[in-house]
Amino acid sequence: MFKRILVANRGEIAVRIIRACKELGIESVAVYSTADRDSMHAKIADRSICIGPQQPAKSYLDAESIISAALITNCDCLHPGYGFLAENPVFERKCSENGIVFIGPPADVMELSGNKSMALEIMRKNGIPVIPGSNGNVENLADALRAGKRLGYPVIIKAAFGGGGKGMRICNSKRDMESFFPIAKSESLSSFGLGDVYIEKYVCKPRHIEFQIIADNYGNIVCAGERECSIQRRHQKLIEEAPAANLSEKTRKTIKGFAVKAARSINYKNLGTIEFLVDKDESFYFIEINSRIQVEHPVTEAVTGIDLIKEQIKIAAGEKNSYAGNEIFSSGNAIEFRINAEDSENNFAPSPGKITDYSLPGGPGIRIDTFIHSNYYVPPFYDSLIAKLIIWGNDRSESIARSERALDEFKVEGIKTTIPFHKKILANQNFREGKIHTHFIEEEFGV
Ligand code: MV4
Repeated sequence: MFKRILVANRGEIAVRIIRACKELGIESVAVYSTADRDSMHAKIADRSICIGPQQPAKSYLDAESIISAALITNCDCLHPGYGFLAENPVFERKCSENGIVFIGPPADVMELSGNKSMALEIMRKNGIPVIPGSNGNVENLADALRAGKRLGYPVIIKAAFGGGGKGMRICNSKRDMESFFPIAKSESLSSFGLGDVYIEKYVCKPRHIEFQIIADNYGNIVCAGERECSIQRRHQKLIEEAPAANLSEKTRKTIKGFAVKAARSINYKNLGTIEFLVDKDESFYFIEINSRIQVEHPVTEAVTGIDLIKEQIKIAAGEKNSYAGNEIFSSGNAIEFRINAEDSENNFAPSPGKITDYSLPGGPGIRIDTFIHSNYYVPPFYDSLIAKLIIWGNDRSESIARSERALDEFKVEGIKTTIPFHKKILANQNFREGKIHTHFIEEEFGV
């Protein structure tokens, strides 16, 4: 097992990782920017080191500073959390070259996961269901128009290295393709440095369901079930849930099998997520792989009892998958609410500033992953996530009732948060019936 870890992140996930390390008896080293000098992760770690100024590019994204911090403090491993350098193959190689074990998949696996059109091709060739599409990148408008004609409109243009909806365009006609193809390509180039785009048949209002993979270095791959992630606004997830409501046991089991097969087809190592779109009739399609621990991992932990962060660390240290050959049982229902420092009454504008007072919910079935404290100043430089409220109930209706109770108890003073918006979602009849899809927020709330 490792002796000392460098936690290359901030906020709630840095705190979450440090907690796991304390339980495993691993010493932790936190890194922080000058804006995070008084942040909880820097305080609870055994040691902490300033790695630069407030700008992410000069601190949490600065690979050289972070590796220097790890070397100076004699860390034998590094956990990247999510965001920042978590899915950067170049960074993984730098860690390896310096004798630091990167807790995540190897660089070549991250490279494949990061190139969505390449990952899709591998899946298609391995018999994983994918959406009919261009089968590779589309180089020019003439080819794009041919793909559009063959597939039939509507189609969707996607950036091979995309994320967050950037470089993505829905085309309802040949005319749309003529205007959007150049835009998608140049947006992809400017956002990701590479203009590679591909085309798929557009699936109308699908559900977005992802499957958690646990894979050790010896080919033992298991799936710890799924998370329903359709409740999103402009590609920012707001609520996630496990298991997915209104998904038949048969489909769940089938997709699980494909998720394991997908992971095996690229020699996946460590923890990862296989994302699928699921249609109204439960047709399902692989869309992408995320080669990191995800923000919403606690809902899987809540229903399975697995500590996913500890499992990541143990696997990176060369231990065998704790669940190899075992069926993973899921019990009850879990819902996660992302509490963001945003004004949901004002177009979700960022709401940084001082938290003058707060009070957290408690009682049965409640978990809160956060780093806030009284008089904490939410800096404007980073992601707006300030807390995750994770609810567990024996079934979905108990979870929903418990969620309403917990959100009523949750008070944050001094800044605006997404708590009032979560209460509105919980009051929505379609949400309560599990009638949700990726356009639910837009359709029900017009935001
Ligand atoms: C799609 C799709 C419909 N059809 N692909 C969004 C994020 C990225 N990971 C994949 N996404 C989608 N891919 C096909 N073939 C719908 C989405 C999608 C979406 C699209 C437009 C606007 C909002 C959306 C929200 C969730 C998913």
